[in-house]
This record gives sequence, C-alpha cells and structure tokens, in this order.
Amino acid sequence: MAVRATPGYECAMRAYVGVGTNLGSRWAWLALAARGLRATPGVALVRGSRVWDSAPLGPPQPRYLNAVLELETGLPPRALLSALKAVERLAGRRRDVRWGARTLDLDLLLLGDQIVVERGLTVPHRELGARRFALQPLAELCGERVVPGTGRSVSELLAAAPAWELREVGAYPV
Ligand code: A4P
Ligand code: MG
Repeated sequence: MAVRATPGYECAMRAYVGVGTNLGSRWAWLALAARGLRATPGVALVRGSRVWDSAPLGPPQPRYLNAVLELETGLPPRALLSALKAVERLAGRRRDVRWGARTLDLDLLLLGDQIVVERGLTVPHRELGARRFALQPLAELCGERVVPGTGRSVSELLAAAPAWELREVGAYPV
C-alpha cells in the first residue's frame, strides 16, 4: 500500500530567509535570528550569508544590516512563517509603520521550488526582484537557483535589479 505524506511535509526543502535590522544592537539581532531559528523544531540552520550595510528603503530611518539565512525544513509555508514571526517577537519586534524601522524583520524569500500566493503569504517574496539588499546576500548562497515564477536565476535578477547603496561589513554571526 502506498503511504501518502501530508503535502509539504514529505521532504525537507531549502528555505532562504531575508534578515533585516535597523534598530538597537543590529549585530545582536542577527545573532538572535540565527539562534531562534536553530532552536525551532523542524528547522535546521545551514549557513548564513555575508552581512551588508544598506541604505534604508521607505520613510527616513536608520541604515539596515541585511543578510540571508539558509535553512533546511519540512515545515509547510504557514508554519514556517509563524516560526519566523515568533523569532521576530523574541527581538521585541513591533509592527507600526509599513516599511518603518524594526529590530528584526524575517522575510521568507524562497521555499524550495514552491509558489505560494495566499492572504498574508506570498513566496517567492513579492519584492525580491526589486531589492538588491536581499538579492546580493541571496546570490552568495544560491546564485544559480531559478526563482519560481520568474524563469530567471537569483544572479540574473541581481544583475537586473535597481542600483542600491550597500557595502559588505562582515560574516554572519551564527
Ligand atoms: N508576508 C507575505 N509574504 C511574506 C513573506 N514571503 N515573508 C506578510 C514574510 N512575510 C510575508 O510584513 C507584513 C506582512 O507580510 C506579514 O504579516 C506577513 O503576513 P511585516 O514584516 O509585518 O511588515 P513590514 O516588514 O513592514 O512590511 P513588508 O511589506 O513585509 O516590508 P518589507 O518588504 O519587509 O520591507 N531597507 C533596507 N535597506 N533593508 C531592509 O531590509 N526592509 C524594509 C521592510 C523596508 N526598508 C528596508 C528593508
Ligand atoms: Mg517583513
């Protein structure tokens, strides 16, 4: 008899999480993101990208540190989003202003080859192709990976992305 697994649970996938922080101890929030995800059931932290200091997009606010964490997970998309939000809360994240300053923002950029378009969750992340501060660290980890729904690799999207002021500032504090 064939055994059917619950969709989304049957195999672990690579997930790529964009990490952004521009309030308080930015390096400490990066470290907390790695710790929080490592402690999340069903998630294995594989590695982190280099860290980039970037000009803020949106209303006037401090500069960001941006990076990407690579995960291996069998969690379905909603459960993974909930886990990311739980880690944001560990950093005291408050949601006031859209695109406003934040201690820690965790965006699900890619989840295997999946395309998810639901209320409150879009994967690949809807702004990925427009954001050099997300594409640059992502390309370091998986430049050859084709972004579902675009027919283009991460590196190709990076080459086509609008210019943005950012500079590499160190290794991820995993
Ligand atoms: N949501 C939908 N899809 C996703 C996804 N793939 N990953 C929903 C994560 N969340 C997703 O996000 C709003 C809602 O989006 C969530 O409740 C979730 O259900 P939020 O984190 O609560 O609010 P936000 O972050 O203020 O809004 P948004 O639109 O997600 O902003 P972004 O896109 O995260 O941009 N400048 C620099 N240099 N670097 C940055 O990292 N980040 C932002 C925030 C602005 N400027 C920046 C940076
Ligand atoms: Mg966000």
